[in-house]
Amino acid sequence: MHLFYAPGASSQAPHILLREAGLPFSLERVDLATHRWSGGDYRQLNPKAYVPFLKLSETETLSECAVILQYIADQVPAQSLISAPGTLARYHDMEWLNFIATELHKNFITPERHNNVAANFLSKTAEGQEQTRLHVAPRLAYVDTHLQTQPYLRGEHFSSPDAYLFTMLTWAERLGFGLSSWPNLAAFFARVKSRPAVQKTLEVEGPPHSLRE
Ligand SMILES: N[C@@H](CCC(=O)N[C@@H](CS)C(=O)NCC(=O)O)C(=O)O
Repeated sequence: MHLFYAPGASSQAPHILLREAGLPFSLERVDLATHRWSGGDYRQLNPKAYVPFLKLSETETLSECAVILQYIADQVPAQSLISAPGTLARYHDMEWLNFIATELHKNFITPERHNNVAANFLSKTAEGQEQTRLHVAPRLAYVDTHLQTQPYLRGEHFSSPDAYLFTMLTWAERLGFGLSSWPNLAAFFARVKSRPAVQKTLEVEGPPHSLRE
């Protein structure tokens, strides 16, 4: 398996999950500003041009973060990183993954253009960052309340939606509003960050991409 990623982007969530799962994989870094990777033009491989992107074989690939997370978790069923297909619990896992994809991930993305190109990036302007905060704050408050009585989104154990939520919370830090308004989210963030797989992911990825462009 080859994971196409950019440091600190949403691809961090499947990166974390691959390490939690203990699966063999290689990382292929994509420069989102130039669409280059070590193999050439990334758009030749993935016409969507964004990350994450998982290459499974010469002929099979997967895109879309919430789907890639399910695929990874399903490779190691004994680890309960996601519930079994067909169970009601699985639909609740998908409910969280979809919520994070559409209510958090998408609302973190700015309509601003970077270098005159519309792409899925975080805002770089104070006004845009405030707009993002206004959009995500009520959603983060909802998750904060959910985490009042349990350490992880699906209960007592870490699972795939937690990897996705963690990455979204790093973006709140990067946009400057942080998590101080949401104590349960702040505790969740510290809890997940202390996991060895997450520590390793952060160490390998290094500083987030958009802060360096
Ligand atoms: N719908 C995609 C969105 C992925 C996405 O927003 N990726 C961002 C990084 S977090 C990206 O690659 N942006 C570069 C671009 O849009 O060109 C998913 O859920 O995986």
